[in-house]
Amino acid sequence: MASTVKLLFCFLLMISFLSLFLLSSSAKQHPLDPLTPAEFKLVKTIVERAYRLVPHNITFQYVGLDEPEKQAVFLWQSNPARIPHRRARVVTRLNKQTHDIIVDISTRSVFSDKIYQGNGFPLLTLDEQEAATELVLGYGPFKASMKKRGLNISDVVCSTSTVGWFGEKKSKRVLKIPCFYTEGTVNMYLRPIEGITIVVDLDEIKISEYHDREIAPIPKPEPTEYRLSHMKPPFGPRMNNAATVTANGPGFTLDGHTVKWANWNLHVGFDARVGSVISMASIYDLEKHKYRRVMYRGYISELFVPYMDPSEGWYYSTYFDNGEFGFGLSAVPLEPLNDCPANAVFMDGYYAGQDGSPVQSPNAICIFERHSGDIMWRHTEAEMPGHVREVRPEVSLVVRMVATVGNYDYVLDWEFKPSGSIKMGVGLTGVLEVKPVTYTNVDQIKEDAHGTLVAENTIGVFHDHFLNYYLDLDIDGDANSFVKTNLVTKRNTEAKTPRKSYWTVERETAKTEFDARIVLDSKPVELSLVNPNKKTKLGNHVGYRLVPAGFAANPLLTADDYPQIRAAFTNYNVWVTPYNKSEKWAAGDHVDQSRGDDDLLTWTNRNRAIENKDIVLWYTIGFHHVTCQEDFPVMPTVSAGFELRPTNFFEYNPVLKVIPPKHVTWPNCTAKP
Ligand SMILES: *[C@@H]1O[C@H](CO)[C@@H](O)[C@H](O)[C@H]1NC(C)=O
Ligand SMILES: *[C@@H]1O[C@H](CO)[C@@H](O)[C@H](O)[C@H]1NC(C)=O
Ligand SMILES: *[C@@H]1O[C@H](CO)[C@@H](O)[C@H](O)[C@H]1NC(C)=O
Ligand SMILES: *[C@@H]1O[C@H](CO)[C@@H](O)[C@H](O)[C@H]1NC(C)=O
Ligand SMILES: [Cu+2]
Repeated sequence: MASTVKLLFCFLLMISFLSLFLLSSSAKQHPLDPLTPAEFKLVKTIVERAYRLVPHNITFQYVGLDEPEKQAVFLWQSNPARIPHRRARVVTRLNKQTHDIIVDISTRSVFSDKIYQGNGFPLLTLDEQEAATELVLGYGPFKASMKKRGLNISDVVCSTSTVGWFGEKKSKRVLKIPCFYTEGTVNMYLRPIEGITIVVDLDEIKISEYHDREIAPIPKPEPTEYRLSHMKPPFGPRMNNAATVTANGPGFTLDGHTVKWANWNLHVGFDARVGSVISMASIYDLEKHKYRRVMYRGYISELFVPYMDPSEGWYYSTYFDNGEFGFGLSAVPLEPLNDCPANAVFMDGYYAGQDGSPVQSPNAICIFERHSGDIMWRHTEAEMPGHVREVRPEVSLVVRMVATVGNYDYVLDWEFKPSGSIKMGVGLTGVLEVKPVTYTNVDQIKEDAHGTLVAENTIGVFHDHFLNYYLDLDIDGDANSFVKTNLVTKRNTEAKTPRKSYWTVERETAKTEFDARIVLDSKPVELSLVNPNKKTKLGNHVGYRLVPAGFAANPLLTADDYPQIRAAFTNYNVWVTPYNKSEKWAAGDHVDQSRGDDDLLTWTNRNRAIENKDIVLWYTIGFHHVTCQEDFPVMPTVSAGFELRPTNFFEYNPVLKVIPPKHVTWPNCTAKP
């Protein structure tokens, strides 16, 4: 008991000290710190005092830090005594007008107050939204509408929707109210009550429009549950937490080269030319009680690195790192704890030495469970009583290799997620290829230096990196088709509403190889491999979708330039070929001094049929490297990646019934002697 009292005493002391500190001194505060609770209170007091005649009619739509000028922040940085004025930006609604107010917290006064005359309205408050929805639930005509539908009003929850602008000359501050039926579920958004239009005027807090247009069907409650505590078996996969993994082994089983982890089953191989190879990746389907095929084989088939200096000493620097040097041969031993985390398991690689005898490439690959701190999925039912909340932390499996090809280090990851997603990650680090010069300053350079002066007497020459991934996907079997789903804008001609346009999808199945040569640009398109012979219960074709890298760098060399002719696999980001065992590497089999006459371009020039066939997806990811000083003397890793994601492959979210890791309190983590 005594200790509790003491604790409480300390706590109280701390509170009073804290508030004293907050209000009387801001010496320790960073000028960009958000407003503190004490400051919010102060702002409210200051604003209400300024409008003391009508205090209850003010609504605070927004209150936040009014950032100091940048120079002021820098001034403070060099001289902490120069504390910029602490100000708050406040937006209020008062008498149907929006006020933009600046409150000076330091002087405790309203610094400025302008009535906003432009179009648009401020942020909505939670209170006014709640008031609007409550209004609806008590509204006679709405109750009648529910009765007409045979719905129990106590199971109806309403939400709010903003209304947009559709050419109206004068806008009123209104909301529309969509309602949902929660009988048998907490997942209310999946049970909308459609066919009713309800408009609430926010300035008056009254229903200004009500139309019961039609009775629409409401989806069933059965498949909408996502709380583990309310679901029936089968459950899975079971997720580990980081502590279990370190204490009880890696969290996966490795039987030879076969890895079994969570719902994945895959094989990890090693090859002198391409490095790590993923084969036979399949994922367990909880509903179908079996593993389903996703990827037969995947690896990096080529890497092209052309430098952009055409001079005598440099013009030929146009490397094909896989076909010329070998990613596997370039694999370096991974260093435990630094290249891979503590829970990693290492795998050796082997290749044939010059004399044909095996050479060990120790620790060439590491495999580990990644506890990223990311979220696998979550939802909070904010509008439901009791605030239902479910979260699953992301856990994934990473297969990593590092290839150090001369100066460059490539960190190559294959990441498998329980959701069925596979992420390919490329990290570029290591050392630039540089050209010695006499220059010590950019001002001395008069000609095109073909690079950036990254250090004295050192030009980091401009260049590209293009990696081609060979992805032999076998979506639920090997006969697959490649489908382009174009997102197209349509004019609204079908409905009598003020909306002028919308987008929809137009699907095209590639018939032959030409149809599947794609340069990714800003045109919105979803690219997927589907199994045209398999459908979900609902009738969608099962598939996997390619989610490209955030940026797609395409070649800038002219098509008639030799290195470009040799690296024609970079002409397109996406290619699809019929599976052919002898077509393995995008730049061809024999790449050193190749002429581009036996490569992905020439193979696909046959324009073979690819529909409903065993097909291979070839994906090229590119980086244009404009060198910079930070790349010197060694480059911080630049990362990019892309993803393959199930699309109508599963009947529903495959990690809905995932068993989340047990939460553990971390043991006293003092270092072991
Ligand atoms: C302010 O609120 C009071 C009561 O809440 C109300 O009677 C009055 O009309 C409001 N004034 C304005 C200007 O909206
Ligand atoms: C409506 O819901 C209430 C509360 O859950 C329940 O007591 C009542 O029996 C329900 N009425 C009908 C007709 O389902
Ligand atoms: C497989 O590929 C090789 C090389 O492109 C080609 O010579 C051969 O004709 C192909 N086989 C078939 C059946 O298409
Ligand atoms: C952690 O363990 C060490 C050795 O057992 C102990 O001296 C130390 O007080 C512990 N630290 C905490 C925070 O419990
Ligand atoms: Cu580079």
